[in-house]
Amino acid sequence: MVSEQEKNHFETFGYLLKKACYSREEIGQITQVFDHVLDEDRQGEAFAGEKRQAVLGCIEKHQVLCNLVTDDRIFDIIHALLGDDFVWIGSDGNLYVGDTGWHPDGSQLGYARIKVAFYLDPVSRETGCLRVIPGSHIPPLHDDLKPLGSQRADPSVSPFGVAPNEVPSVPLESNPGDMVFFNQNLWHASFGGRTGRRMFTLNFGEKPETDDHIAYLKHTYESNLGFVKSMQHTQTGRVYEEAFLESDSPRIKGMVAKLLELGFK
Ligand SMILES: O=C(O)CCC(=O)C(=O)O
Repeated sequence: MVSEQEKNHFETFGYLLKKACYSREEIGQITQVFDHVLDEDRQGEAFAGEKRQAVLGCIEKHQVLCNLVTDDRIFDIIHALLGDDFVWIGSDGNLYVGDTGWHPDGSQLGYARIKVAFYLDPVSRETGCLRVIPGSHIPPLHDDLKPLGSQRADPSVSPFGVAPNEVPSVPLESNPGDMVFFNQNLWHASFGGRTGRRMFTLNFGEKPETDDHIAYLKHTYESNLGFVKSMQHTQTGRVYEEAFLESDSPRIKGMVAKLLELGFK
């Protein structure tokens, strides 16, 4: 499922673009369910397109999306990259508005986490594909890029003398059915996407073995709870769906056991 070269690519550059993993029929069904989950969150309201809509626990809300977590096409790759006993961190479903400025999802360099992104519309360099800065998940480049954080807050700030969309990077142009795997410490962004650009993610962490790893998981859980309150229309007060945490699937049981032990809901 993942070759030695792909593993080297992921470890060195911090990302992997897997093309045409899902057939047209499969992605059609996935897209239909995704639209339904996001519509449900809006409780019948049309998408206003003024700000991003994000639904945490997105894939847990429907069996078709839930099946992705245990699907060999994802599970085996995550297993090959993160090793045994990796954990579920969560998922989100998004309708984006505007550009996403440069950022890493975190700077937890001692704890490996992977995001799997599905873009449900064709996206190119100029129309909102994910752009990544290869190797930026590792110091010193990871830290050297920190001035880009101020550019995200104010795009007129130009720490490297180039506009946000001219920062040297690789555009991961994709079609529905492709998957992007990336290390969450990697600097990434996107520019020029249409209002309502559809995308969802699945997030996994390596087996937590130190106090720092556990602290990271707790911190992420707390901030995701805050995220539910600020971004979701439906207020569940939970990050994870109960049925997901209580799944009979041995694969899901394996990846949520630690979350249950930590009292996450
Ligand atoms: O597609 C995008 O606009 C950016 C996605 C992103 O930043 C993320 O999922 O962390």
